[in-house]
Amino acid sequence: MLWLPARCLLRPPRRPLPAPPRRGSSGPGRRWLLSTPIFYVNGPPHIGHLYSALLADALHRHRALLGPGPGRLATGTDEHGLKIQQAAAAAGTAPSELCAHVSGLFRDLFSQAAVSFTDFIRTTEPRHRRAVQCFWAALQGRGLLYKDFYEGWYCTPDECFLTEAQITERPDAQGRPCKVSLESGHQVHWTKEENYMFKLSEFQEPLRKWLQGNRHVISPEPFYQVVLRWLEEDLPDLSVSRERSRLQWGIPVPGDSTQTIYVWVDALVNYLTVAGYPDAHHAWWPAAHHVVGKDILKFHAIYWPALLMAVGLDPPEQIYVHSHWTVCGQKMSKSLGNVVDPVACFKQYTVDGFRYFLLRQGVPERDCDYYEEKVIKLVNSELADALGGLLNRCTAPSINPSGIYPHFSESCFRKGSEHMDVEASCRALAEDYELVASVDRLPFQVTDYCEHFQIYKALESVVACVRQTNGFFQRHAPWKLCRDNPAEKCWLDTVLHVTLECLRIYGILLQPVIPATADKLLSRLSIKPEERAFTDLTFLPRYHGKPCPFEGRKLGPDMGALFPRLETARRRQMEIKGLRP
Ligand code: ME8
Repeated sequence: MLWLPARCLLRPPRRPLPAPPRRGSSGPGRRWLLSTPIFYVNGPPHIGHLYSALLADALHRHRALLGPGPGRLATGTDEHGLKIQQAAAAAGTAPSELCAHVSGLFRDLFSQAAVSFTDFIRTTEPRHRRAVQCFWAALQGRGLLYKDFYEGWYCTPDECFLTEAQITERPDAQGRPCKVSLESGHQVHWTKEENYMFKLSEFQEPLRKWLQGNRHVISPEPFYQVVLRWLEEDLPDLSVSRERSRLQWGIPVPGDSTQTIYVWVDALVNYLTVAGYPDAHHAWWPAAHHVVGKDILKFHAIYWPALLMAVGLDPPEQIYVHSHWTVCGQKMSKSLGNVVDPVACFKQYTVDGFRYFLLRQGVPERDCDYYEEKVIKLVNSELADALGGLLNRCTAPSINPSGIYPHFSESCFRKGSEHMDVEASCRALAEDYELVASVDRLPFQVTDYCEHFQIYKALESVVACVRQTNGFFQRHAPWKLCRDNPAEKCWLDTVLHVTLECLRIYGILLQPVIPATADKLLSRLSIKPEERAFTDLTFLPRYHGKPCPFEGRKLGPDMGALFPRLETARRRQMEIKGLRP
């Protein structure tokens, strides 16, 4: 009987090389028009708005990693409607000035947050006005609009009509009874006027069929079920204009100067405007993928597809829905004074730190809570310590004095079961093969999670691998190996090589979430910009019998910490004052 070292007995069976990335709906070569909601300009942006934009940005960046297929990301501001008209009046300013100012705040925030938008639309732009008026003409041309006297409860903050069943009574700030929307809690007012109505009721069956034939069009799945349930109820016709005497800040109905187009029809058409409607949208439509908050699901999953069907266009390909951020357990609201300013968060946690927090902690299916300690704990433990610490340890001059991407030695880290003979030079243990298997799988897991709008899970799987790599490094304690002994040097270099290879994969995969930190990491590993795509994700090529282009390369010069440890605002204040916390 042959003598086998225990570590060889534990080795897993030979694995096939990783398959090429899955070509799903978001795969390379397909057009993809991603969008965020367009945001109201009645107040400055908060972390909820930023979250929607970051989700879309991460999907957009991840898709770009898959290949250079044509993709766009549109965001922008929703500037018409009663709500904006009233906000401008309350601020004593012209609506156009309010819009320009607040729209600029959104644009600046998204630029600062590194949101990779390719278009920023404002609904006050001429290109949009033209698109909305053409869209209206198309609805009218198909006989789907009629004029009627309409009365009902109108909720200005939500810009929508509500039925009796959708409202309730609550005391206002002075204790007087007042009617509010059941869903948003915002006050409603009784309104009666002559409006244009859209024959929404005619689309109940087509909408049901569309949803039943496209089970994955709305994700996560619980939101798909919600929409199906809505479609079991009555679907009344929709009022799609307001009297101009009441609402001047909006796009007039073509050919009827007494009416203004309903702000939601105006806003939804933005997705067509950015696609080039009415002349050039066919190249992009219906490759629309909308990221929306749960509060505006009905507008996107019922009204919008029905309006599109009404003008003879296909509904969007995908609607990604996310839940809301609360702050210290409470809903964010101006009246509670707990609205969190994203720019202040960037100052406190850095842009990448806060991007990471929102995308790692945000679970689309349920509301998530923000508070300072939670951000600091997560970011310190996962970015500063686990990832940054690992990079720091394996590139430290004391352990890698030549400062190069070290060589991998096959004899120290043998591949496959055919080598399960007397191979004393092989130093790898069963857990090390598990690490290789995990990192080999990781790109596919991450892509799968991203395609299912589970960015938090993609990050969870990266973090699990980072922890596994830290375990690998700790287990083999390369700082104890002697460079002067040729056998030990081979193994020392191999341990460093494997660790750097792991970090290279994590750096590439983290680009969509923490672009600046990933760039710093990859630059330190001396991975060139053109070597950071999905096709470069072949992990540990030398182990798989292929050449490794990085071996022997001089590492990048930046030896600073990858990510600074964060401190609470209170602790920083105390330090500034010279007090020890
Ligand atoms: O509804 N947590 O604009 P809006 C997470 N103009 N996301 C949040 C959030 C929170 N607490 N609060 C808001 C409108 N959001 C319309 C949209 S689209 C054609 C027109 C995000 O300024 C979330 O995406 O009220 C929500 O759907 C959106 O902001 C609402 O932004």
